[in-house]
Amino acid sequence: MKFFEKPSSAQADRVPPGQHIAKGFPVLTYGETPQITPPDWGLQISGLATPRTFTWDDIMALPQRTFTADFHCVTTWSKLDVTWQGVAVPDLMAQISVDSSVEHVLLHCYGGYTTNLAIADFNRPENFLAHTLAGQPLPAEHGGPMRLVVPHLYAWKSAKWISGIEFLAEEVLGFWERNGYHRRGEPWAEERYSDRG
Ligand SMILES: Nc1nc2c(c(=O)[nH]1)N[C@H]1C(S)=C(S)[C@@H](COP(=O)(O)O)O[C@H]1N2
Ligand SMILES: [Mo]
Repeated sequence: MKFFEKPSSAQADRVPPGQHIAKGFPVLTYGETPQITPPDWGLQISGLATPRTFTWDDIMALPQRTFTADFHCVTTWSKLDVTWQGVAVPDLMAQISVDSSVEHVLLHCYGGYTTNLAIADFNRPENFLAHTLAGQPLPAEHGGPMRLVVPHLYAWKSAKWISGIEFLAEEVLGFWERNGYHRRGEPWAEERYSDRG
């Protein structure tokens, strides 16, 4: 009888310092869960890029891929091998005309949440927009109908109910980053909190 999840040694190598493996898939949301249906959903491109709004059908017309990724919340739980389906960020970026001065993005969400990323942390082949979790339509509490997943950073960067990408030359901090979290959030370096005092 196992009362807690003790990772095997192979799994332990994948759990960053200060993290433990969660049971199930916890939900971590600041505020209310927005209720958005696919026909209501859109992704607005703004800032230093040609403005455009991607509809649900626009995203579905892009290459659909399956991703298996580990998920690390800064509150110390991790979940390994989460299976998602969606669109790789570079496949989306290929559809967007971005100014050469762009260095950062600020991601916007239904409900008002924001989070920031350097463009090099955003436009990576392992990052994706997800609409399916474990073979089922992404539940609203996990960010459905559409969220971002950025596996290599703490999960507060994985914007749920994503509604927009703002392209920027200078860094603009998002919600948690303004409220004491680290501007980058790399779990292996335990970049949990801001060093800005
Ligand atoms: N829009 C939005 N996205 C969000 C959050 C949020 O509160 N609002 N929470 C973040 C945090 S702190 C984490 S750990 C993950 C949690 O995703 P989950 O609820 O699917 O586990 O979503 C991230 N994305
Ligand atoms: Mo989190």
